[in-house]
Amino acid sequence: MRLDYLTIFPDYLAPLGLSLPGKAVESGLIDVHVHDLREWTHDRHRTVDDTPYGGGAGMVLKPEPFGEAFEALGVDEHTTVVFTTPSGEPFTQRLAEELATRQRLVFACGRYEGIDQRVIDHAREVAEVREVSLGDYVLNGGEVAALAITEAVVRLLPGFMGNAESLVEESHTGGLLEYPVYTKPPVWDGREVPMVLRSGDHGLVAAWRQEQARRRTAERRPDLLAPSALDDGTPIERAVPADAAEVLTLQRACWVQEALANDSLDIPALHESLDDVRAWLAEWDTYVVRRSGRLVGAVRGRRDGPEGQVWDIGRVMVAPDLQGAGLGRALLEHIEAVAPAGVTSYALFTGAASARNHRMYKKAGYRLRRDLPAPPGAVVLTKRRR
Ligand code: JD8
Repeated sequence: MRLDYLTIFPDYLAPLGLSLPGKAVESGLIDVHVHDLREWTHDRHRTVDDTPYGGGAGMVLKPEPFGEAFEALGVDEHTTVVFTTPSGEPFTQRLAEELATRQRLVFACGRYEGIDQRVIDHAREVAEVREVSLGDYVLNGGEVAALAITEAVVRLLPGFMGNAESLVEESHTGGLLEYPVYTKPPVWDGREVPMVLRSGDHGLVAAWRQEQARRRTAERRPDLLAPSALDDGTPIERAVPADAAEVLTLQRACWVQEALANDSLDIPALHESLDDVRAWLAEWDTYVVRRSGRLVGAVRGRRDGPEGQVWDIGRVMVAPDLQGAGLGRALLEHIEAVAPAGVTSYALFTGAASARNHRMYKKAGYRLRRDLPAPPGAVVLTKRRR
């Protein structure tokens, strides 16, 4: 695999020569080239950035050096250009496995406020382009992400890992978090290594490790345990800010039905603006379902109660033309499944006269709680977590 890096801070990528990739370079498994973007500037100051059109703080990386770099590096249909950016698709092990199948990766590392958008649009015309984010936090540039993605991809290349078994074993975690590991001494700081690991009984060890991995995942990442798709394989995805407009549209459609069922327009969800939806999308864990690109279902959850032991569920939405096919029930099961550790009960409210909703919630094990305060015209239903 050939890997090229375009950056205005080439020294930031020095680690490429140090850790893992070092050995792979020697073995010819990977061919790494780091390029200073200023190589493709022609003015005395080797200018790579300029002020943003439309105003605003900071600077933007100019398109010309990237265009010339792509030309010089022969970027073509056999190349995958990776733009590391906070607005990219989340980097996952699945994406790492996909990128590891490519012959050539070119990392375009941004800085300042980012790269002129025309660079991405241009690249899409000549090569495969992936805009990838390392995670929902802000870095100062794309180099760190390029390094992390490189390590995750290169270690998957056949012949790279000294002991392939560990890759095999690793891939058998079935999406669970890693189990705790121990080595000598058997006692340290007054703490003993679990006896089962010193039993020599591989079956017992494997069972203990599986249970530890499952328990740790349930505690720390219940979202990894939750079904990530409907029975027909339609994925249930974490909502992103860009979903706000479609969520608003679906919400309006669903709450018009609620208004008709409850003979009242005095329902907050019906009056929310796009900014209101954007605000709560940032606050609640929200999941959406799309069919052929159309957003057809959504649900949200967040912690509540003095110790966060209550999982507030809300905005269970199903496109009117798709209701009655179990999508609402599936969204409810999903939002329950992703409730974090420490949650002991679920709570939600719906229109007092929303008979159809009442039937679905009761069928799902919820019970009406007239003893609990509810918004005007609504009732609360709760369910203990098993
Ligand atoms: C590329 C410029 C900085 C970002 C203004 C701060 C990835 N997971 C991630 N977080 N941040 C990045 C990232 C940040 C970058 C660039 C990637 C280029 N910046 C900008 C927008 C707000 N400054 C990233 N992958």
